[in-house]
Amino acid sequence: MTSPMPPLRSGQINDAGILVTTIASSPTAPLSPPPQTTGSPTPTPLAEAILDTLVHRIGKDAQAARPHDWLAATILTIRNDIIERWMTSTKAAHAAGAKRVYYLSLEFLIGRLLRDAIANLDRTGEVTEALASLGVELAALEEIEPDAALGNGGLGRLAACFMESLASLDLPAYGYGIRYVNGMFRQRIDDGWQVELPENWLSHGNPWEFERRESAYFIGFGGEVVGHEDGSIHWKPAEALEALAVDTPVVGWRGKRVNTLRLWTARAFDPIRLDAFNAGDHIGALAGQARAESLVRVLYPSDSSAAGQELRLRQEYFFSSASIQDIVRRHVQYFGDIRTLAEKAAIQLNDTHPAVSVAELMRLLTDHHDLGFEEAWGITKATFGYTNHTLLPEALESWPLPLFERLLPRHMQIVYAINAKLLREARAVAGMDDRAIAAISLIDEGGERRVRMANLAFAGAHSVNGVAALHTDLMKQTVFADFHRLYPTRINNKTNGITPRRWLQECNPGLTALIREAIGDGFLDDLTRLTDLRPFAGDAGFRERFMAVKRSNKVALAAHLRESMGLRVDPDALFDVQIKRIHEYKRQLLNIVETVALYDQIRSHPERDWTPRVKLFAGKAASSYHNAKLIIKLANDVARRVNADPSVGGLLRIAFVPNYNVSLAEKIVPAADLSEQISTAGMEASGTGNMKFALNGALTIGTLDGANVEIRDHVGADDIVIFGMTADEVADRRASGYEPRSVIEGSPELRQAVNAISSGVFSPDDHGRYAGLMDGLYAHDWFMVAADFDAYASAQREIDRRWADKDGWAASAIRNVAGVGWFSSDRTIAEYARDIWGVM
Ligand code: 26Q
Repeated sequence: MTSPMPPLRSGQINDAGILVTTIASSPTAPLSPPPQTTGSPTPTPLAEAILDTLVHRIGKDAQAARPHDWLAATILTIRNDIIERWMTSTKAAHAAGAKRVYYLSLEFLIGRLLRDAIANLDRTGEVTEALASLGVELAALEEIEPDAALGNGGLGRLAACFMESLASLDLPAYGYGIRYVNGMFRQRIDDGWQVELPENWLSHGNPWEFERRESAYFIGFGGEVVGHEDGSIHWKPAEALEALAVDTPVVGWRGKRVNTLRLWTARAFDPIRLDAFNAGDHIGALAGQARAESLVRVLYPSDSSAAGQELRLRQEYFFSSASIQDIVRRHVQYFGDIRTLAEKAAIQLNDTHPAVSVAELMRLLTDHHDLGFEEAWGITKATFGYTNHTLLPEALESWPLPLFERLLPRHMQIVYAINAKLLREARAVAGMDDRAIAAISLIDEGGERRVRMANLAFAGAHSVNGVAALHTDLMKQTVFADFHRLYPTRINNKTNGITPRRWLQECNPGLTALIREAIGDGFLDDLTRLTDLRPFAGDAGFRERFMAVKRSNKVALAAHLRESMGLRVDPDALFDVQIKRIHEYKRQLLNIVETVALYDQIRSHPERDWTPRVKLFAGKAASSYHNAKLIIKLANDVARRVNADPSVGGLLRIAFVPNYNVSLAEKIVPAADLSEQISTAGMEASGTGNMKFALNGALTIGTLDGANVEIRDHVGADDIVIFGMTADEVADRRASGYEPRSVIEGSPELRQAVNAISSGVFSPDDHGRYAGLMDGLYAHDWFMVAADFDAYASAQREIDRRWADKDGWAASAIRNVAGVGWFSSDRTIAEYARDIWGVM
């Protein structure tokens, strides 16, 4: 496999006759100290292969190589092993005539891949050793790999965990999405304010991806629909472009299987119009390509202000059409008969973002494969499943009907035909009144007419699932109540999960090693085996080692905070963490206001035995979300004042860590003592950060919302601190007229904190900065910060008491780890496979 070594100058050759010069010789920052020229380990075959790749694929020798060259060479070398398994997996699925799972998602929040891939191949030791023999440190290479951040938050990260679990469970599956050139923005904090910068994750190329030039599809927009005498229908789009497949291999645990993440990029049919170019119109000649590129340029933020934007609908259709065409083509190629599609393909819609796929499949089946409407509808429903991730009415996607019709005239006709059938079925059910019919309709007729994507997805799927038990119950009771009456077996629950490879083994090797020593290796293949750890909560020696692992993770995070933001924190303080998208319903504001109240208390009663705390916040706000950005500024303003105040004597330190992403989460989660999951009950569909923290031995302070409810059931009510109103209580309180002003006035601590913030104590440069935000609490307090404040504050004091009992805290943390194994995404995927996809 390896070709001869490049000629090397003497003096740079070690005892073994191999070049050991490191990237330290590169003009950019060194990754490790210069190696010894004697006594270096003998280069392993893998080391020789990496060096060979460096020379022959990257075109650099070891002296000239920069860190990114070493990274690329390492990835390309490891990739060879992956490619072989990839081809084996594909052939095996083909030979078995296996049913395939297709996960359609506008977001895949993957993070870095190198560590994950080599860990799943069980080659971490080998790669570490090989690189070391070349004078390169694996960990340093891992740190410079850019995050693939093609997602906003939980929904995108879930898609990434699911892809990994699908491969780990040896299920043939494809993920479909968009290869955004700029994914999630990079967040900088300037003077406390969020600034969004483009993140160019592809600037060094992407050694993980494979362009598939043969997999290209025609995507049309606009134009007209022509009906022919023979009854056939022809859509003549006015514009068209090409979708090109770019594949990334997804390695499952123990390298069992390698699946494909297929991301679409866009190309104009005629990238340059030579006639225009030659006529001197150099810009206009490239306009088609520029238009095509604009489709895959940006990831839309998760806020409602993006809804209704034409480019977003174009993205949704572009990606849906390419994916559905690809699925149909593969099916016909392998199985010959489109009518068996549902037996061989299960397509899961990750929220409504790909919901236009329902109409697209109908179009292909009827217009291109000549099936009748009824037969096509039967196949479509049997093929699709739809996962809902939110109940917030403003987050339910709908498109102005004129826009939808202009861009997708044929799909509009299909939507009308589906709607006619749907409403006929609904009218036949006893007790469906006009209100219920209007609620089920695919068209919202109240005001400007709009196409409702959730209704289209619901109607076009045989399964509709929520992502936590409470969320699924609320779906049945609220947004989908009428649909649920019409199709009472369609809604089902699939509580979210997280992959334990990334979120335990890779991010917390210390804890993983400790658990292995205690209970053996079984949990690596079945995370529920962590229950065997429960008795160790009573073992003093184990508790001590467990807390030593936690402490060393905290020391590592403290070092990172010091290096990255110049902040010093005490690793012996309680690390209290809230990291997630910034959104009012997630109530970062509740945490900040309570922090201000605590600060006030510490200053008034310095003699009390306060728990030293480090409060960590991180998260991005959608760029147009004014209040979310103001909350970031407030966290920074409070941090500045508190951290500079000698009178709190280091008892309270606050940090807003910039640019939250998957890689930062992998550093923070293992170091957390306390996990803040404090959304207004009924508003967080599930949450998955909550699971990551518990798996890494943090206690949760949380409301009975989303998956917190089930986490309590699994870890035990004694080992989680629950506070505040339930979802039912929130709904009742809203219905009976909530008056936050009287609540604030009735709580001295809260009033003091709100008034301090409002009057500019934390914003001396602009006293009025937070007056509006605080007025909102007095006036309406949509997210019931005030209503839950006292309960939250006393829950925090309960945390202080528990922290003071070191043994009790450690035991509780251990029981969290022991109890949370059920939240593996392997379990979630097994449930989807069995109940929805019929592949297990
Ligand atoms: C919609 C229209 C236009 C532009 C953007 C969007 C959009 C994009 C992303 C709307 C929503 C999202 C993301 C939602 C999300 O991340 N939801 C989270 O999903 C997790 C996985 O199920 C849950 O754990 C979280 O509770 C839920 O908030």
